[in-house]
Amino acid sequence: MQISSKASARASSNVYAALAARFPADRSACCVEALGAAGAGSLFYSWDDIERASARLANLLTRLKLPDGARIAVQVEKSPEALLLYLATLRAGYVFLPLNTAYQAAEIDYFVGDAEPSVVVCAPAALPWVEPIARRHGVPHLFTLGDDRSGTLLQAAAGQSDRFKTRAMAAGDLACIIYTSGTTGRSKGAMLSHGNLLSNALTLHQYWRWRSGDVLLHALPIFHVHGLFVAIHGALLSGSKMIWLPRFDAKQVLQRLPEASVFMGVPTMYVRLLDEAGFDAQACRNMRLFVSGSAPLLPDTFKQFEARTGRRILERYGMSETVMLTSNPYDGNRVAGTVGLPLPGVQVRVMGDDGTPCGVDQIGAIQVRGPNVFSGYWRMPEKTREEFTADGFFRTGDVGKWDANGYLSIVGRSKDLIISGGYNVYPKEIESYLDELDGVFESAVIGVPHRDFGEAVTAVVVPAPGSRLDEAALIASMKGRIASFKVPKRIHVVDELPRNQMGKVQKNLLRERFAG
Ligand code: MLC
Ligand code: AMP
Repeated sequence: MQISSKASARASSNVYAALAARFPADRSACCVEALGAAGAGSLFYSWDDIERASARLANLLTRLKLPDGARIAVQVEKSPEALLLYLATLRAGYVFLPLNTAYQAAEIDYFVGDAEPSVVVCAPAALPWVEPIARRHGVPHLFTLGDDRSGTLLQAAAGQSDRFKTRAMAAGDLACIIYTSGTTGRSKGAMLSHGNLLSNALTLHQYWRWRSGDVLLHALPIFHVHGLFVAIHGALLSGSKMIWLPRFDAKQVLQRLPEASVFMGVPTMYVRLLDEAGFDAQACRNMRLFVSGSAPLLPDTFKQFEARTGRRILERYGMSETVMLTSNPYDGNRVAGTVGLPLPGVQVRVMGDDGTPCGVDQIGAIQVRGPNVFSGYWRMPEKTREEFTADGFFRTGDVGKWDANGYLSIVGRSKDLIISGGYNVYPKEIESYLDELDGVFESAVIGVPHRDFGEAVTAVVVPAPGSRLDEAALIASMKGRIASFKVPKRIHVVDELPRNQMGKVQKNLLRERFAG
């Protein structure tokens, strides 16, 4: 008796099992309508298709007889099959490790070496450079998956049964590793459990009033928590259809918006939508919820959006390590420039330098605790210990303050981080690449305000004695080495970097000087 109730608690902690329990009764209804590239028609996946195709992939993974906790590293273009692979990994009880499609060989080499995945899935076009990396690190299984259903993964899964009993998992079992860039230049793998993902999904489901009949217009990438967990779990938990765009394209979003009720995006996407002449209240007539996050939404964007559409964007705050932490209210007042209130079950505190909680309007370090907060960084126990307080709060590295109504504002970051179009870039990593280039003596990387990306990665470099540096040549040599969103948009050449008495580069002076 006891054994069976424990077993059912384990099963219900598998995220997939919890999602599938809420799939609609009519399994022939559309779950995902996937739009092809411009001009191509749509593909429709019913709920039954999702269940059966993910079963085939889960059977394939299970047949590989991987060890418990095996990592499945995936760097593929967005497609419904990439979503199915995520769901299949959950079902089979393995650990999903999504990787940004912009990452280049040096970055992938690091992730594969660090995570030691049992399976790597890459785009067919990437096979020539991914294969040697996988071989060098002794990865036992390498598959390809294209965004047009091509590749060896689906071929291998084709003969598998379309029935699969989703594996029972405990809340603390690892479900995903999300790599976040590190302040020291080394990326850290945030370990998220089934319990972390599920608690957050259920909270957001209620808080944002997901309902059957919602239609999510999904335009985010699916290798980060925003597009992968926040958006997808919400839709699947409420039995809602997703209109699935291969990437964000403002015109395509505008075209499909009248059919949708929910949209999630980073601020850059809202800025770009506002640049579309046809984006107005009529286009948004069926929309009930626009969510923004991953980067600060400028109050000006919030206000312009409201003036144009009559809708108030709901801004929320989260991290790879914690999924979602705070949100502006669904029914109450959504306040521009704030990230709202702590979500139910999530403890958020703002701590002063003296280690005591800050009062209203006092600026301090944001710390969080809750069932959504990750257990630590993959194989980095020291780093994990540093990032948690003695009483179990995670140090977010963000700096904020409360207002009199309990709304949180993020006013800065203690971590040296640039957020460009919703992607995080750590200056230290870019500086280390720049410093390796011929003729570069030293460099400093800063974020400067940018209308489209919010912040733009900008570098300031000092030539080695006797060298001459050319901005275009430097940018060209960075491309192909690192993900292109990390490549500085501008590189300024100076004789020397400003330093304080301690010898530290005064980045604030560089930010002021190169802000334009
Ligand atoms: C693309 N480029 C960028 C960029 N995105 N440069 C700086 N910052 C970015 N974010 C560059 C490319 O490298 C390329 O450069 C050129 O712009 C065109 O590329 P593209 O692929 O056509 O870009 P586009 O599709 O327009 O992409 C812009 C975007 C995209 C905003 C749609 O960046 C995006 O989807 N961002 C969302 C990121 C996200 O999901 N974040 C969530 C993290 S989770 P070149 O030189 O090669 O031409 C998280 C937690 C939380 O933060 O709270 O959610
Ligand atoms: P990531 O490591 O990619 O998960 O990025 C998490 C970081 O994004 C947070 O620590 C914040 O600095 C930032 N962030 C997320 N949402 C917001 C928001 N609404 N406003 C400001 N910053 C945000």
